Amino acid sequence: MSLILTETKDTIGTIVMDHAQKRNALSEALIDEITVALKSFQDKNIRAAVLRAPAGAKVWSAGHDISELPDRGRDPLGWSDPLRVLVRAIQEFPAPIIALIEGGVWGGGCEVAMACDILVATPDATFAITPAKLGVPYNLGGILTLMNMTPLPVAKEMLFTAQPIPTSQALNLGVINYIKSAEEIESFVYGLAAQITVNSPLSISVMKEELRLLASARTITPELFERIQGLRRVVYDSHDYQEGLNAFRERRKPQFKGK
Ligand code: LCV
Repeated sequence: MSLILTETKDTIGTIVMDHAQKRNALSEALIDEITVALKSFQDKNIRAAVLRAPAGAKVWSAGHDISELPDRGRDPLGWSDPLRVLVRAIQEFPAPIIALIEGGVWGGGCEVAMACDILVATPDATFAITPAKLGVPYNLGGILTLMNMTPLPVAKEMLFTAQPIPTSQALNLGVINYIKSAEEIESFVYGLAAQITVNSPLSISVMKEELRLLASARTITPELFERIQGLRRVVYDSHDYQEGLNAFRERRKPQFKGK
């Protein structure tokens, strides 16, 4: 059973995350299908892509598939983790990707949306960054995505409270480009895509890559990297990280002990 629907029309490609029963949780299987679709869009010289859930979805994505997170003792968000693979695939895709957002966006789903180039959301959409709710030590690349998208106090509020923020606040902060009603969002998004596809794809792809490279250009020394990885390891080795996973699996609130 396919977990996504795809469509290409002229030079615009669409990917619909369509795994409603797991609220589009970003499982390895779902992510594999999205990355395969992006590769086929590249082969077809797609000039703009749209990433969405089915129209009227209450949840755009529930974020990382928690059932696929490793038990304590292993980095849950290492380089080859499917969520990391998907974020990079979106950021490195040579054409703009527009996130058409309806419903709740959770955890790694927020980072996937923020990795897109243009974000358009309906008024009911919400955005929640949830590592703290699970006891997960988010990874450097993910923190950088957030830092590039929001002012530091907002990144801290979202990370420390793990609470959803409404679309209106996301718009005020510049995290999203537009708020459009459920009735008009589709025609608006494909109108944006059409405006992109008549411009030079070469010029656009090089400017997208320039922005990606410049946005991620940070001087980080080996000592700084190793210190951060050491701090993160204490967390993913901890009781609290395992407790976050167990609480989700047992559908109860976690009892974090700070160790
Ligand atoms: C696996 C799921 C999930 C799910 N994984 O429906 O950012 S980090 O660091 O935290 C990163 C590691 C990350 O992204 O972690 C995931 C963060 N996501 C969340 O915390 C959201 C967890 N999900 C929810 O809060 C609810 O499911 C929402 C509010 C999204 C939807 O609520 P709703 O009542 O509509 P259910 O909770 O009943 O979920 C329907 C089915 O989807 C599964 C869930 O286990 C349930 O499966 P069963 O029917 O088999 O019980 N599901 C939901 N989210 N992230 N599975």
